[in-house]
Amino acid sequence: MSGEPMVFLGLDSSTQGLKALAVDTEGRPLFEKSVSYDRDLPKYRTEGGVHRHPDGRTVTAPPIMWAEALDLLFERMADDRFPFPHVAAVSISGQQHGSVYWRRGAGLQLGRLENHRPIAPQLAESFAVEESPIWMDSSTTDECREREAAMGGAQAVAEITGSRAYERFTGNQIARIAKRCPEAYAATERISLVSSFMATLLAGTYAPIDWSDGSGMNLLDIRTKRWDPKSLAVTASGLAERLGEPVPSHSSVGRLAPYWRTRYGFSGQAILIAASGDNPCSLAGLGLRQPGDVAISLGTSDTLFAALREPRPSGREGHIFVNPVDPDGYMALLCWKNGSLTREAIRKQVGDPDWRAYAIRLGRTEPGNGGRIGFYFLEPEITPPCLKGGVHRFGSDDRPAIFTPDEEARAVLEGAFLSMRLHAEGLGIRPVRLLATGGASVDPAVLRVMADVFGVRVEPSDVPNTAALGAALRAWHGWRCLQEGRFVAYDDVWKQRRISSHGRSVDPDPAAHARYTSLLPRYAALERRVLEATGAL
Ligand code: 5FX
Repeated sequence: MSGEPMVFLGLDSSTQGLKALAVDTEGRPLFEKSVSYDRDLPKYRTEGGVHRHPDGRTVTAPPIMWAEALDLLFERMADDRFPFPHVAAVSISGQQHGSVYWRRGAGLQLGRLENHRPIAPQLAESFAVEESPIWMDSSTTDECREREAAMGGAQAVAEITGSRAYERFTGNQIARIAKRCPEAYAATERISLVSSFMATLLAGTYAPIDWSDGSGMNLLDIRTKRWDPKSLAVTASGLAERLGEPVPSHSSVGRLAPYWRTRYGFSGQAILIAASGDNPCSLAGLGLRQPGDVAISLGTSDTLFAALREPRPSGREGHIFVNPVDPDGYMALLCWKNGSLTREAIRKQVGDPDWRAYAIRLGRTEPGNGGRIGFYFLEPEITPPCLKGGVHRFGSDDRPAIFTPDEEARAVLEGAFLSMRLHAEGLGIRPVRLLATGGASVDPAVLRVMADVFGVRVEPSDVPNTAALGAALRAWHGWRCLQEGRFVAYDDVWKQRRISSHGRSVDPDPAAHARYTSLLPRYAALERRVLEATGAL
């Protein structure tokens, strides 16, 4: 590969599909391609990439579909003459928390993939659990309560693992599978996260879980960076050997299996950098390095994250993960399940065919919505935890109210950002600089509300897929660390980029901000009321 232009490839295995984004040695995105599970692999009958079960809480996806998508993506890239031989390093971003249960013997099978046949049929017998629980699953409340009781309470769990017990966190999912399907658990030789699953496919051997995505399991001690023995013990027996040793996120975890080299022309020197979660990768993709740098990602789920020096885990809300580009640092994350899909449902409900029409509608109401406040839990919510879905609307007198379509359109947006401000402040996060990313972040009307609620300038990211970009930049970072035989500060990689990844920023309107600030205590009190009324408190 020497003398030829080098390319760093990031893959993003998200809830709805698989994307590739490659950057050059100046950090410029060169190439993007994607596969949608619903559209491109209809035989799996997913909706939004998932299977929702009739109980309303269980949400899964078939890992075999994720494997098939990888071949399909690379085939499409080959059709577009993607320069596979120039790839120096690959890394992966995966939807967080989801787990894959490899059946005994799968490790051997991975090592003898035949390159003349697609990967998916070769792995047909490799899963002990055919439907992987994913982050949208909220079926493990019992396991969460058991974990907290066994460990000395929510705060005690958070102190060790960075988060109190959460339904979607992998340890609780594993506990449920071990309890409800003991034969499947007994038949499992290895458990991967979605991120390390994709890395495993590429490596043709089990790839380790990285510290950052591993922090989303309620199993890793975020300070020692080892599996916490007590957390493992309350989950299931024989778990340590099924998880393997966790590694720093910048680690090189091997080379690409012959299968990928022969089929697509990857070089034998291309290295694989540990895969990580989508939110950690977005932190890398947005280059959050200073305390006070905060990003909000508006996607299927909305997330808010920030880089931190010292972890201050809360037994009430939010998560602390090991930082994916600084093994001594941390990141805070808050997640809302009612993100883009909820906003889209409300847009359709008020009769707007597109976001342009919705923005015009927003112009017909004032910031603060005349004191009206709404809670839109179309899905069971994570922040604040509310398992009972429903919509709760209040007038300026705090009484239940009916909203006009214009008021409804504003309430769903303002409610989202008021919730973000309230809960971020609960974790001690007050943005100095706010970056916006994710699908809805291109909409100026959305950015306006965000800037006004938080009272700081909002900079939208030009790159819509910061998770894939982050994976590509992490591939570059890990490659640099390996080349230099030492840990290289991520800042060195970030500053080498010759691009500015931020678009037109939006400054807050002081009057609107003051109005939101005065609404916040009422928002908090009403949220409490909703939680009490729905049995969540
Ligand atoms: C984070 O904790 C989440 O559960 C989500 O943001 C998923 O990572 C989405 F993929």
